[in-house]
Amino acid sequence: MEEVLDSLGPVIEAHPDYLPVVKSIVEPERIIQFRVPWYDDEGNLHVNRGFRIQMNGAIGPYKGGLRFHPSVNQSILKFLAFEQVFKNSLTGLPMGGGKGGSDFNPKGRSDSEVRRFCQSFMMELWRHIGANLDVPAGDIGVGGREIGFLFGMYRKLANEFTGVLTGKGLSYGGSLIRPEATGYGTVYFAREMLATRDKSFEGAKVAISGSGNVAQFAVEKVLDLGGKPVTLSDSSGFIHDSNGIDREKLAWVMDLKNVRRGRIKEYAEHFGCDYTESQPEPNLNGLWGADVDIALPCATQNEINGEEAKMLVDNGCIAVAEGANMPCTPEAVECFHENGLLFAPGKASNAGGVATSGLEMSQNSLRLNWTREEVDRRLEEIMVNIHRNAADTAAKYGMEGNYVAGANIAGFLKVAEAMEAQGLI
Ligand code: NDP
Ligand code: 2IT
Repeated sequence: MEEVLDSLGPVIEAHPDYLPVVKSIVEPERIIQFRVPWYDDEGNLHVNRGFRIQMNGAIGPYKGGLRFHPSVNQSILKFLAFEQVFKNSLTGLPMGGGKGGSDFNPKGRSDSEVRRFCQSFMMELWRHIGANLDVPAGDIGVGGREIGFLFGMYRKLANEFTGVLTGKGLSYGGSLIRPEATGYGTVYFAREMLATRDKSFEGAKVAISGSGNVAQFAVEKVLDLGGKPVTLSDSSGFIHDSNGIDREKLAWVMDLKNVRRGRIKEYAEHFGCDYTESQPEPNLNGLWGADVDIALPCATQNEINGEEAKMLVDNGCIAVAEGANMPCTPEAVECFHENGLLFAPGKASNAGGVATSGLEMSQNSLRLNWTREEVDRRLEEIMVNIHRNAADTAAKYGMEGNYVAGANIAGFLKVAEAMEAQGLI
């Protein structure tokens, strides 16, 4: 919250009437917490905690992902939901902010166990969500498989077929390009940022962390734009492939992660490159020591601290765009700003995922499916607009080049106006 509130000083000076909005906006409209009992394949009972934070519904139905990861708790989901409010506002689409999930760990669980967990999770969540009320999607640990199980159970319980979740499979209301959208969008945003300094991805060495949904499609778009991705990671360690991760290697990673559900270490064994085991905490350290021009952190929060940021700066990195939600600590962001790097905060640069979820909602309402080209064109246009809006807003408030301030202020203004107009401060 500090990260956002620090940016709002000039706005409150210009609009003192928005001060009560600031007081209100930090408090979720509603928090739902529930028990999720499920049985493993051996018949043992497990009980997890489920959450949905309905943070702000002033500009549209609550919208945001579900995260299944052992680290999930109410505090983490509140920060993610708060970010989501500003991000969704920036997309220009009518979506409020929310986030949810569970401390369930899907790693090592069979498809049947994951299905039973998802069904039990939805057994409670279904009464709190709806296509015009709250529309969850995926996040860490929640991909196409989980959304399918969740949607199936919702449909059974609610006895209706609506666009209540996004990230659905193509055969039951999903949108083309939604899987690609967050990674592609992050790279589109970075491309726009680089262009302000007459730079591009062409020939650039790029460090990418994570190896899940966002990371995979960031690699793909970097390759499309002529860049050379050289790193990937998971929670066990990271690989550094100085020959570059090409399309063939990327296809192998997609099979490893999405089908075989294996570890990134196997990449190093298969293709013969460096692999470094994670230290216990912070768990990605080392990766940011890579000699690269551009960094795209796409795994999780707090993966680049002040020291790691300094390593990137010392190696001549010129741009950092967050694919994950808040992967850079405040010290890291300060270091990038002090050293004149281009820095894109996730609420701007990773907004392509939720924006394309918004496009999926539109298609569901219209009962139409747009082509791949159509959705990608709209995604690209939205990312170009977010970049322009953040840059112009920062300049207007005297903070030229500061995308953090620009994104926070632009995201805030729309929500604040709606909250004030509705008398719901
Ligand atoms: P996935 O579950 O597909 O992938 C997550 C990746 O990050 C995996 O490689 C995972 O490794 C790694 N990771 C997760 N937690 C940790 C950790 N604590 N330490 C080290 N590595 C970790 O998730 P997504 O790719 O969907 O999400 C990645 C980030 O992007 C998150 O911050 C998410 O909030 C954000 N995001 C996602 C969007 C989406 O549309 N999916 C949209 C906008 C933002 P392992 O498999 O070992 O856990
Ligand atoms: O953090 C995010 O923006 C997401 N996980 C995607 C949310 C969505 O509703 O598509």
